[in-house]
Amino acid sequence: MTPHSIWILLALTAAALSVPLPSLLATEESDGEVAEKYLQRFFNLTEKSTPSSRRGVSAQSRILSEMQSFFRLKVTGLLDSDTLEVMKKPRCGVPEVARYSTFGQNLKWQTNKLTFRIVNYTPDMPQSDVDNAIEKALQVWARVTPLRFSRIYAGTADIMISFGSRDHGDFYPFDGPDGTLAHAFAPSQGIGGDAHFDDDETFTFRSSRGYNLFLVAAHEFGHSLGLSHSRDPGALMYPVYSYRDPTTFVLPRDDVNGIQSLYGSNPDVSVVKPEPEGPTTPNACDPQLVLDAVTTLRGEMFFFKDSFFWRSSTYSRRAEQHLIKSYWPDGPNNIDAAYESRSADRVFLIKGRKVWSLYGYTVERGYPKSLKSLGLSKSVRKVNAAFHDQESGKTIFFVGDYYYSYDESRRVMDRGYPKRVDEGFPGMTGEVTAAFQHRGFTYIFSGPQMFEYSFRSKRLFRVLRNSYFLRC
Ligand SMILES: [Ca+2]
Ligand SMILES: [Ca+2]
Ligand SMILES: [Ca+2]
Ligand SMILES: [Zn+2]
Ligand SMILES: [Zn+2]
Repeated sequence: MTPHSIWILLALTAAALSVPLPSLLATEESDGEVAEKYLQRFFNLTEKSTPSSRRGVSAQSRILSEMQSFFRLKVTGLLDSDTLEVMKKPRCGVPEVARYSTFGQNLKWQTNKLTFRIVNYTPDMPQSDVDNAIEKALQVWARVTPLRFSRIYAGTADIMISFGSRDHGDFYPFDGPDGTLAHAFAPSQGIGGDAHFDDDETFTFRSSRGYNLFLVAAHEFGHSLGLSHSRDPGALMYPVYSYRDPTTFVLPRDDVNGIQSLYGSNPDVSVVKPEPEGPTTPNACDPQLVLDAVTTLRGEMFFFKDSFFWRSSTYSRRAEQHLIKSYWPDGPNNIDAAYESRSADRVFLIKGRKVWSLYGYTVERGYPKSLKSLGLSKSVRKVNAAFHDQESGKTIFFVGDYYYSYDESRRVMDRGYPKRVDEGFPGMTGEVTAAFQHRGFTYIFSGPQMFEYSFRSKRLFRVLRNSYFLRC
């Protein structure tokens, strides 16, 4: 085939999702070698940085700064430990040379009606599960745009979906198990829009083991529609594969903004939007209850849900339920997180990008403030949960699959964060929904379950139900 300008463009924008090389390889390399390979592969570093070459060193330093900026690290141009830590993280194989979240206006489909065809199947899953995963992944994007997908069973579709291993007919051979999981091509004729999945992976549909085909496909179809990688760690288009529960998956705002910047919003939404349901009073005995947030307040436990909270002391037999507004008329409903700083005698309620400070039963003047006042970056749109660790004086904020550590006395975010939740809380693979400390133990809620940890030793002691403290 004769190279063609379109072809070259596609080659540059081919996207691949990958996971790290075997750690054995990484440990054999010096930090400098790891950094150089990383920058060559993902940030287009072309010059060799021999120590004698001043030009090479400055090029590496400049590109290192670019990489630090992408991952929102402190831009130093130097290989510090924070930067090296990010380089060693599992990630996608696609370069981040593009500075925007889309491949550009010229790399979008010129029609909203697209066809797709599932060319072949993986032996990993029943065919119906592959069909479901693919269709569900396309719907993620259709739900928020005017794009509509129709399946064809023969001939050439805009989006040809296939499974293959090693050499599979393009210039991007797969690499066996792990590494590259899939890749997809930006919108265009021919191979443009097509998505290829590495059949040396084990794909799954309903499980968090292996690679979830729905999640991989939803990410790849973002590329098929014209999105590049996002630097928002919560985005589907973030360069790192991470498992999320497909049953509760909602397309993150960043991806919605990205795709809507290309195609606009879904014109059918106002028509199909159901009537809003009236608010219901949450029931403490509901085994499916998922709390919004939990905190202590002057020795009592407070459990928040919708526009209500329960308060309970260790000695009370039942938790009292109240409207939030009945205690704090200026406080927010439907909060995301809450924690108590005992040294400041304040409780902080977090909702979206705002934080309220409670002093007893009054909302402190000057609030709500932005999350920035807690040291969180602008990119953080929602805090899932928070707790204050008495022993270390740190406040832990859960954001998506990550957590941050804030030093209350120095009023700065600790270096080396965010970290993955399961790093600090082994076994915590689900979404963290609430957190608090009680009698020296740290309780992390995930859905209707509550996990009892030692924060310091990272030990998980027990898995309990909400009702353990929230007596009903
Ligand atoms: Ca195509
Ligand atoms: Ca692979
Ligand atoms: Ca929460
Ligand atoms: Zn990707
Ligand atoms: Zn391919």
